Amino acid sequence: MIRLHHSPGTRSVRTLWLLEELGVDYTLVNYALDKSLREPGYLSLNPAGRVPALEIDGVALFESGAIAEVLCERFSPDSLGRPAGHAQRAQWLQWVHYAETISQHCANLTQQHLMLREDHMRSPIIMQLESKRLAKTIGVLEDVLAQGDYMLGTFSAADIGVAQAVGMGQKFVRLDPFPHVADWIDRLSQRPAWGVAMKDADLFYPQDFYDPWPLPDS
Ligand SMILES: N[C@@H](CCC(=O)N[C@@H](CS)C(=O)NCC(=O)O)C(=O)O
Repeated sequence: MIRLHHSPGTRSVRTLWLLEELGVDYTLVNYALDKSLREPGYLSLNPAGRVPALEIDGVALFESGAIAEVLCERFSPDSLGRPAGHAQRAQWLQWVHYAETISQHCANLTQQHLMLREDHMRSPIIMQLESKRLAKTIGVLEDVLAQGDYMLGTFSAADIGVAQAVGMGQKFVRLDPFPHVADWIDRLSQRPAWGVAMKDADLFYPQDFYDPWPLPDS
């Protein structure tokens, strides 16, 4: 039995997308990104009160990169995954987890633009800094994707994790300076599994784009 605890538009999209690509049976439980994640029942699945949580074989896992490793090892070691001993194993692990290097900036920007309710709580300096740092993490991908259509040449779970993070990042950083990244996102967005995973993602981000606020003296 596989059950994914998911909130649209969040990091659990990468687990949902991967499950769809794997073609395995699973049950989806949807949550709003609110206090429901602090209920004792949910905390027994993910003690940090975050999404995703994945129940599999009687165990609840709650870190998206580890979940990707476990699912690929079990269901697609040589295609969406790269098994131990494979020439691309180290890079595959690196990119699967690099999604979090990108996502930490998306999370900080989401907090600044959407979660803090009063304007006096927001910081233009943090917004500017985090947008620049996010752009830097996306820029790293441009050189890799200039070499081929996918992060490792062929489509894998590395594309899923990183592209989900870039998808969130696009709310705060424009992709014009990164044409290979933009083409890759276009290519991935044509996959049926992307459509399933991204369902309702925009409910969380009602605006197409969130500009950083200008610094007070600029
Ligand atoms: N490193 C964790 C991060 C999980 C995480 O922070 N998820 C966010 C959504 S993108 C969340 O659940 N936030 C709810 C909260 O902070 O209350 C992973 O990749 O699974």
